Amino acid sequence: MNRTKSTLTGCMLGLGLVLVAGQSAYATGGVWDASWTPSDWMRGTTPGSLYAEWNTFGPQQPAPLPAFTSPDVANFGGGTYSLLETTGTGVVTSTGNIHKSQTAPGTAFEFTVGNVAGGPRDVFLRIGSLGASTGTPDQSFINFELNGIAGTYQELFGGTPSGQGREIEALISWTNVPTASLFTLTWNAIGPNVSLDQLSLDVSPVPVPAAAYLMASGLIGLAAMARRKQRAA
Ligand SMILES: [Ca+2]
Ligand SMILES: [Ca+2]
Repeated sequence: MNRTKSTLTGCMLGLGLVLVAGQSAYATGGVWDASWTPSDWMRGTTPGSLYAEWNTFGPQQPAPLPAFTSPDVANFGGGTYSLLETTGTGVVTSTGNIHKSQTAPGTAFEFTVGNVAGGPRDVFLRIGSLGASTGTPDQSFINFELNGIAGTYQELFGGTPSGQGREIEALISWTNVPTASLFTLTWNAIGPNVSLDQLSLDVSPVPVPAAAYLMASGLIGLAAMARRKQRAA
């Protein structure tokens, strides 16, 4: 009995060690550890959707940083982008992340997205960060707003704290955002010692207007009527 129990405990401990070891090896800066793609459309393919992503913000610049306008990983759908660190204290690290050390305040961001036509739209911002964090769920960045509307925060991945602090991958979402040609997203770090590592933005496709649906169903109805008429003749 005791032997069975200790074997079982040993197995569980072993499994736990494997899981812990697996997770810490799994947590990688500059790489999404939690996969996420929109569920309602094909990212990078569906007409009318937007998809932009950064991993490297650069080149190295003294503060204040210029606005970053060219996503280095992906840019689909014809949106225009401007990502600005608004405190003027953030710097680009040697690895291409935006960082602020030591003294408060932490970094703050304004991300404007242009060429957004039609609505309502669903918007998903995904952020990878390294460094200081707080709370449950764990957050390195807070106060997410889109055109003044607070977003819904979800922690997708929380890596084991390391020399760089905690690695967090978060998804912030807004559904049914009213029609606007320009989206302005803002957020800020909880304090100093936080790096913005990765950033992606997805905007849902323009919904087909109700009038177009009605017209399409009307045409289908007419075609069916014509077929019935033909068969009757
Ligand atoms: Ca990661
Ligand atoms: Ca990065």
